[in-house]
Amino acid sequence: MFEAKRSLNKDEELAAIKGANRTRGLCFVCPFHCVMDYYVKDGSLVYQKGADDAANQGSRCAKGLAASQLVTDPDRIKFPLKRVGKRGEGKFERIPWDEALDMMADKLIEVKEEYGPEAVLFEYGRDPGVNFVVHLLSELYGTPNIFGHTALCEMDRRLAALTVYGHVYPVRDYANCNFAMLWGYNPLNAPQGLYEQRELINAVDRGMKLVVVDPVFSTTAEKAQEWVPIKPGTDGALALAMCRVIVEEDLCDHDFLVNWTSGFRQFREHLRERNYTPEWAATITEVEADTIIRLTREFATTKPALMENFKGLGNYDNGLDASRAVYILNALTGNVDGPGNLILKDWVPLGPAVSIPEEAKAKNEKPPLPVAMGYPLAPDLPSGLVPKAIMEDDPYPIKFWILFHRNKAMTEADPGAQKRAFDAVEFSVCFDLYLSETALECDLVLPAVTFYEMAELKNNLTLHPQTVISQPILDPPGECLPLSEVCKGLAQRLGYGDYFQWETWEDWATRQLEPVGISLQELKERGFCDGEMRYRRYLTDGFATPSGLVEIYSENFEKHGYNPLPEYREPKVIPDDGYPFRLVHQKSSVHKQSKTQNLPLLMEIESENWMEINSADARNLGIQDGDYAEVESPQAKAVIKVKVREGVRPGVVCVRHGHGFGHWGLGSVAKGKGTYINTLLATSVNPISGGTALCECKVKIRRV
Ligand SMILES: Nc1nc2c(c(=O)[nH]1)N[C@H]1C(S)=C(S)[C@@H](COP(=O)(O)OP(=O)(O)OC[C@H]3O[C@@H](n4cnc5c(=O)[nH]c(N)nc54)[C@H](O)[C@@H]3O)O[C@H]1N2
Ligand SMILES: Nc1nc2c(c(=O)[nH]1)N[C@H]1C(S)=C(S)[C@@H](COP(=O)(O)OP(=O)(O)OC[C@H]3O[C@@H](n4cnc5c(=O)[nH]c(N)nc54)[C@H](O)[C@@H]3O)O[C@H]1N2
Ligand code: SF4
Ligand SMILES: [Mo]
Repeated sequence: MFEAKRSLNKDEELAAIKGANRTRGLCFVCPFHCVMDYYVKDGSLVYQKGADDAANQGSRCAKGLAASQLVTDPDRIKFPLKRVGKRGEGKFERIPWDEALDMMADKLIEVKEEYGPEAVLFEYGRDPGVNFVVHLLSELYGTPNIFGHTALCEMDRRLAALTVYGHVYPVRDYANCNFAMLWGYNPLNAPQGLYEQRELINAVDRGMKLVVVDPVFSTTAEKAQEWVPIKPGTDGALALAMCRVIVEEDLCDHDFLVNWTSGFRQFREHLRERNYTPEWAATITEVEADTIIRLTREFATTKPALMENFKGLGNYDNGLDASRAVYILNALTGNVDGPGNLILKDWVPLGPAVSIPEEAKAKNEKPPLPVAMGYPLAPDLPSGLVPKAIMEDDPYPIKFWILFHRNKAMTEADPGAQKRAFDAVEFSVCFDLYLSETALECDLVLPAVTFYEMAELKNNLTLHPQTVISQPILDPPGECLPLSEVCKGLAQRLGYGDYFQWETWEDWATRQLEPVGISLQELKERGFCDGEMRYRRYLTDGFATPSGLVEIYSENFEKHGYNPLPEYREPKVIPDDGYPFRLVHQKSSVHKQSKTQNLPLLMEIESENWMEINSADARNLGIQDGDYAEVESPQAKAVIKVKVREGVRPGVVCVRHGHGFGHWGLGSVAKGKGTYINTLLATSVNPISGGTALCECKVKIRRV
């Protein structure tokens, strides 16, 4: 059995040895907040470890540990900066906060008068403090346009889960599961919290069957009993054929279907009419029909079980329906929200940090951008379409663009279009730790704090409801400020100062905790607070879909003119003779997206990214392991290091995302290391979810 290696010392002993103060906090590097113990002495962080009694059981990953280098990174920006040179040129001048806030407030007033409040767009990559922005810019000032980065991330999965289950973010109960099939999901490489990795490995160890559907023999596939090396972009066909086998062989959970789902009959007819048979799917997916039938029977007869998918499906233009079909498989077999299933997790009722009376709230006259862009069901902003909005005033003018914790100029597909949008927009602000590529394009750059320097209360993504807390344990360098304080300064200038009143962060945190039932003092000491884990909440509450049922057939889709049942379409981009390979992506296991490449500890482990290619393909191209190759799409080309592997499907190449962000004005460690690949990608937006399909890309490869 896999056992976490625990610290030999008790927390208090450690603190005494180090002569340091221990504070409970969070790791904020990825969104799956592991609970931490931070030891601070004389204003410096001297030691950090995972909290023993939390779900991460004393552990922290390499990214989390190295994050302490964010604090002391000499490349951090420490003062507000105003652009004085051309965009992208990197010429800025230091200005006082008062001047930066005055500039922003004046611009906010001017834009509202001339174009309306909706002309202000705030985009964030991570959300510490974004609740203050919602209070200020949405509730008071009146823009409906405050959005995250979901379009680049799990937009299709999110809309699929909302449509089928009425839940925004299901999580996985491996501990009680006997059969798990993961589609385009690689948690042992790119974890969603260390507890998930541990639970998955423990479950496999206990005998849970793990099946991984992935064109690449991923880290998770390595631990699975079965790897299904599917042809990229064809998961929808596999999932629909599995649905059909369950229906035709009557492997359904009848009670669940009758009592808790809608649209089964229409779905059965649809599967028959479209002839979604295993044989049909075999020709598309290149997974044998016998394998499809066998895996379906195993899944449907092993209880409890779960089917889960993540970014690997949403990276294709047809990913939304593929994801829906995967979720319908759980519904057909009654594997929903019970022990060992996908859990429709319950949330902690955190209150607002700022209370604004209803009568003071602005009335948003214009619809939010996703609706105005023609994506009424999109759960977040179709962010790939922002350049069009800015450059063509379509659907309406966007004049003031704020980017927080978001490297928009680099992490989107077609970064050239993003840069043109920065040129076109009237005023732009970037709020970051570094002078990132996005910051270089902006008029104003604001120095942000790390999670070691700020307070935040959050709902964690654990199976049960859990409140977690980030406490400021270090003073920020220079004049770095959290978003809460920036909003306070702006609120005063915009005439909303009365609502943004607090002496210390404890004042607003206490307000937020009121509905939760734990005091701030206790939460500070414990670091987390668990709510009750309740399986099958639907038995009392129903599902949060329009019908209160699991929706196999979506009337909401029908109302908006979309097919109410999931269907299979070919992926948008198909490799051809000119571009014979399909380019897919994975995360780096020791880096987090584009934000850890300036940390020396991590760059020592992985200083450049690479492309994996099948050994037969490599032989044909005369490429050997460790060589560099040119990879070219219809959009652009790049040179990247190659790793030759058996475990990549022939015709597929797999690149790690995150490196090659070499243009940083300040980024001395990151600069020039690895290969940036997003220039190879064209923007492909899912017509319903608005998600960006990052793997709709064909390439040719040449030895250099
Ligand atoms: N270490 C680390 N961990 C992270 C992150 C990080 O940057 N670094 N990022 C976090 C974030 S923001 C996210 S969104 C999650 C993402 O978590 P994942 O979705 O697990 O991450 P990806 O690496 O994008 O992996 C997607 C998988 O899909 C596979 N794939 C590609 N095409 C197809 C296909 O057509 N069909 C199928 N079935 N599979 C396909 C890829 O080979 C890959 O193994 O990870 C989070 N965790
Ligand atoms: N080719 C390719 N592109 C991808 C992906 C892929 O797999 N392949 N993955 C996609 C996915 S899943 C996602 S989620 C997106 C992520 O894309 P983004 O949302 O743009 O996020 P990050 O890459 O994490 O970059 C965040 C920025 O935040 C800054 N930052 C770091 N810490 C802090 C902080 O504490 N405060 C503030 N204010 N700023 C901070 C960093 O310096 C960086 O400039 O990328 C997507 N892009
Ligand atoms: S898994 Fe994420 S939250 Fe946990 S330690 Fe690693 S980076 Fe931090
Ligand atoms: Mo993501």
